[in-house]
Amino acid sequence: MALYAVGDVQGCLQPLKCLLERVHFDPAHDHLWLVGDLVNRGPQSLETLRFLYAMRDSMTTVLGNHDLHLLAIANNIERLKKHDTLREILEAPDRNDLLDWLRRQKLLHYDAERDIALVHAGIPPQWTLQEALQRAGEVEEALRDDARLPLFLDGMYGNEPEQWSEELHGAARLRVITNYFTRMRFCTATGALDLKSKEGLGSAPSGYAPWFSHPGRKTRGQKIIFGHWAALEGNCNEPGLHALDTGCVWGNAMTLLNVDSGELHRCDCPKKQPRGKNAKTQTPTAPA
Ligand SMILES: [Mn+2]
Repeated sequence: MALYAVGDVQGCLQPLKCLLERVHFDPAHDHLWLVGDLVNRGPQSLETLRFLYAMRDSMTTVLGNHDLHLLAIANNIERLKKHDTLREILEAPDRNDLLDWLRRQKLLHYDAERDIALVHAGIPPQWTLQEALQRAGEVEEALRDDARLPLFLDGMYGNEPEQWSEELHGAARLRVITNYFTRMRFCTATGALDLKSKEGLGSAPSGYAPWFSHPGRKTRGQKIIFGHWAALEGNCNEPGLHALDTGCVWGNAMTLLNVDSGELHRCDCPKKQPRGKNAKTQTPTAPA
């Protein structure tokens, strides 16, 4: 059995199929990890969800900010935004099967045998892996609970509190946990978030750094696979870390990692048409 991990798909089904064909992926024997953001912005969000749902026994995904956004819209907590490409899912006859499955996925997955973690955005520097798993579990529990789901989704949006504290409870506690796992790029050494900057490593505001580069990060040395940050272009220069979002939805490429051999595969993605009449260039900034 081979284990592969793929970067943010965001409804780009053709490059995903290209990669699986490239490595002769066999659902009967192989397993695929996905870093989340399965849907939105790309051309085939519904078909992507159906494709993954059909192979659900051969894959493991964590949830990204776009997946949670879809769940919020489907539960009438949020409205479709201008650039969302999620309507076809909402109108699909099989939407309930797809969305019920989606909400049962994790925020953080840990493979003890391989000692590797899988997460959409990252793990904040002040948390050990054990603490991170426990706190991800708090959100996963709320997502699975029919009675708590709408309240969680309603309280999910917002950039505050900017930092974790043991004393947080209720919606604010789940919000900062969710922001760490699904939206984080830059933070301070103690985990205060800056959720506005989306560019590459050099664009950190003063006092902030990429979540993974703080010298005192408690998960230093831990193998972690993550996505979300297209501007890294797959380079984070940290031992054990794999940044897999290579900006497919922005017209760059989708990346597949053979987790055990470290071998990387890429399939090109269709060039994105500029949006709007004044858009001359497509800035590769993933939505927060
Ligand atoms: Mn994302």
